Amino acid sequence: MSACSTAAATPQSLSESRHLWTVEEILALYDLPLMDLIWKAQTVHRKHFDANAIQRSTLLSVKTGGCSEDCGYCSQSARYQTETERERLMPVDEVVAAAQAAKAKGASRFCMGAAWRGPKDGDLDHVLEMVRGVKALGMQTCVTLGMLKDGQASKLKEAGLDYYNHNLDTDKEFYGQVIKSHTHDDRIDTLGQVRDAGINVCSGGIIGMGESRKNRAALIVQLANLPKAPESVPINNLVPIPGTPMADNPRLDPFEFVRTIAAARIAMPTSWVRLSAGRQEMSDELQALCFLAGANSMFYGERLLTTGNPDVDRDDQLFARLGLTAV
Ligand code: SAM
Ligand code: DTB
Ligand code: SF4
Repeated sequence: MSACSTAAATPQSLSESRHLWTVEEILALYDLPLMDLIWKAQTVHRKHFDANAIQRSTLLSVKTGGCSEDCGYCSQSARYQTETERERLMPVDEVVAAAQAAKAKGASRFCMGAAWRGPKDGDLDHVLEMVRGVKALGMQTCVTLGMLKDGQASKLKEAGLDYYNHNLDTDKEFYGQVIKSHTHDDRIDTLGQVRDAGINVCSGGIIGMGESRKNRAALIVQLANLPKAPESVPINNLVPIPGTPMADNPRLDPFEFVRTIAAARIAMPTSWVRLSAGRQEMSDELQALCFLAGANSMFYGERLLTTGNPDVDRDDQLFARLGLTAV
């Protein structure tokens, strides 16, 4: 069933009535035969994007481990005994050198991640320097620093930040089973601060954490129905980390992952949908199916934050074999 946005009387929402998705609608997409779902997603994709162009971001963990939060999937939480060692915030020159190397290999955006609940003001000043340095290379900039306090987003904007990554991660109803140290509403609050500061929003989630299909559909609804849909939507497949509560989670059916990409593409037609964590364990054929289902962005480079990603030679070969171009 379709419904138009009549609530939230901002000038923008009054001028642009738009479809608000329901969980039932997204579940109906999931229930389609896979070929029908992919066809639908590919049709939507081609209306808004070049279907052969993939955006590539390189990630760097600028502050690793020792995080106060208890996110049940994360290698960097101080609450779990994992192989990830706690490290200090990296020096700015090392970060800029890593960005330069990523640019030389063909990444258009550099994303810097920190294992924080949120940045302290002194640490933020240091990150602002990183953003200025990376921006000066002519790359798009992205950071993911946790929850923001009043005024921090505007400082990031002034420094030249293009994107802030802050995932809703999972359905509001399931969130408390994965994370207890902060709430889904806290995440929404930070997304509002990012949006209000004029920074592009990057927000998505993780699947394979033991959530139901209904939870997956609800996550997509919660992302798509934000006051404005995120410009970038990372879909992560859980990377099970030894030592975390999710170490032994069963692997989700890969076709369920493809369905999630397709549903995200249909619900957020103009967003970049990123095939994110979990690519190392995927065959080339499965990745091609994800692109066919509407993914048009990915992480490029041997490492994500603490885990591996396919090496660039394998990705370059995949691009050549599929006739994909990098944007
Ligand atoms: N601390 C900040 C935060 O929580 O927003 C930024 C870093 S945090 C590691 C960024 C995102 O990485 C998480 O929101 C989650 O979606 C993803 N992530 C972390 N561990 C993961 C895992 N084991 N598998 C898949 N995605 C993961
Ligand atoms: C996102 O959604 N996925 C990236 C990025 N945003 C920061 C992080 C994936 C992390 C995977 C596990 C790790 O390497 O620690
Ligand atoms: Fe900390 Fe982010 Fe990991 Fe949660 S996901 S434990 S906030 S680094």
